[in-house]
Amino acid sequence: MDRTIAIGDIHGCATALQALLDAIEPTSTDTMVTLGDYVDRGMESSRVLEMMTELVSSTRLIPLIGNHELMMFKALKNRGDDLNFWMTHGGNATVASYGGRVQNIPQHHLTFLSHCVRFHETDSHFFVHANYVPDLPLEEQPDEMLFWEHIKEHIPPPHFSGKTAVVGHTPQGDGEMLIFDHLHVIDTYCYGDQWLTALDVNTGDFWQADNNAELRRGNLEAT
Ligand SMILES: [Mn+2]
Repeated sequence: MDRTIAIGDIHGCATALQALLDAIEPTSTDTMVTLGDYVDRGMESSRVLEMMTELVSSTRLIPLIGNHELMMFKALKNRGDDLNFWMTHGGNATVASYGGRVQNIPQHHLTFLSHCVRFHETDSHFFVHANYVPDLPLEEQPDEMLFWEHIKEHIPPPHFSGKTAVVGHTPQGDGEMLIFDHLHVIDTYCYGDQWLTALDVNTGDFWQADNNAELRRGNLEAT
């Protein structure tokens, strides 16, 4: 059966991403939903974007936009204060991965980023980078919620659609997914020496890899 697999915030962790892909072996009929924040903080953003551009042709890739892609776009467009802001929020690591010069970022990486989308939904799940307003359709979600608002003390109630939300953005410092029936938070803090998570949303099977390419796997029902 074709799988729908969500991958949390990669943040330049190319070794962990490669270990996950080696374990999952996505085919051309699997749908891979990456939740955004491909760049920044981790050391290999350039390599991550190269891997993403390769995934476009090998699987059904649905890449979402994260707030770090938004910061990067703004920085490259406006330079000045926007560039300084990005550099102090992890952009320095991204630029370093391109040899220290933003001019070295190849066009096909920028083209990939420009094709990323705000959200994705299936019959049973929806996917956004950060958060959601429970009573608004996905098309009407404000940027502040989709890209920026962390999930901390306030756990949002179920979305009115009845679909399960799958989100990243709020790093889980202990490396474990935050799981509710109506909401799965799968940013498991890979750049902070925890795990990068991939979750098959229909079966509950998950894979986690770290920056040493160590792999562990499980199932949500069994944990
Ligand atoms: Mn984020």
